[in-house]
Amino acid sequence: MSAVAQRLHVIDSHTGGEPTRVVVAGGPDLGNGPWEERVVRFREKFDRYRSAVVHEPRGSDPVVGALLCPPHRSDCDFGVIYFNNSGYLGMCGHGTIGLVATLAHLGRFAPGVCRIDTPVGAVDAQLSAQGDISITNVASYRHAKDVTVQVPGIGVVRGDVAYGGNWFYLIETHGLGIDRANLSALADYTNRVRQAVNEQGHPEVDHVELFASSPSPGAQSRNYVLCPGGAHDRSPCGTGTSAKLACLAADGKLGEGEPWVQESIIGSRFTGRYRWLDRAKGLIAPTITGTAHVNAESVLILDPGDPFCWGIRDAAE
Ligand code: PYC
Repeated sequence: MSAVAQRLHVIDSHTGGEPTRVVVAGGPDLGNGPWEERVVRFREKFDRYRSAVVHEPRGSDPVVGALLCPPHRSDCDFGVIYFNNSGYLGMCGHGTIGLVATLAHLGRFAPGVCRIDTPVGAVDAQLSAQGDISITNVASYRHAKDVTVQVPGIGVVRGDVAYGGNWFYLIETHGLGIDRANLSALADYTNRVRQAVNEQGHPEVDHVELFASSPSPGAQSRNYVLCPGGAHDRSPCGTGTSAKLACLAADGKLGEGEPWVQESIIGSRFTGRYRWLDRAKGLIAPTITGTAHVNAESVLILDPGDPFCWGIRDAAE
């Protein structure tokens, strides 16, 4: 190992099976300025840290990285920038649940409430004595209902475009079984749909979410979520569940405060609820409750003598 190797202290957790890797020390210093500046600085000057943390050989496609930072807003306790194998995320629901478990593991947060600053807004978090974690996400809303797209190799697909901290295209009717035995068909379908939705004037949509009824008692729905870098979310997706709640609220299918149990493709669950922020505008404050487990505490060694020190980037990057 070279004498000038850098060391990043990371804590790994999973939230309903979806991994989060929080960089708690040794990461790039992005300063205390506004988030737009920090994200640009991360992308332009330190993107190789993103790659080193989430790409192989240290990471894998589903890993969401999180750089713990000082908050920008004065009413927040912590700040975070989420990133993955394809770039930077505005928010991440499973990641915020994982971050809270990580902070508790480090002794930096005890059961109670805190506020976390993200590039798209402040998120309130609550850790119960039993370990349940609830996050009240940024304002979420449905942008467009029943958007039809002609998808090459599939035909006409109908879905809603909604925002839950990230942008989603949500499809109820697709004819596919949401089952792990069907992963390649689900990936092929959602990748084609995303490309068509982007080409049709919704370039901001980077997640595609399919729904079906759940085979398990107690869950209203099961989903499959395609993430920006092509991996699927193992958890029910916090920002995706927020977008779903916005659509249910707009359609009058779920009342304020009522629970919505969203199951993931591997059977893990989030319970979502919402509060109206502005009914006329369809703006809601979604609260997502789940659990996360810390499963590694490690030091990543960035040795310039290692030919894959900065990760194996996707060919498309
Ligand atoms: O939970 O919001 C989420 C999320 C986004 C991408 C992966 N997980």
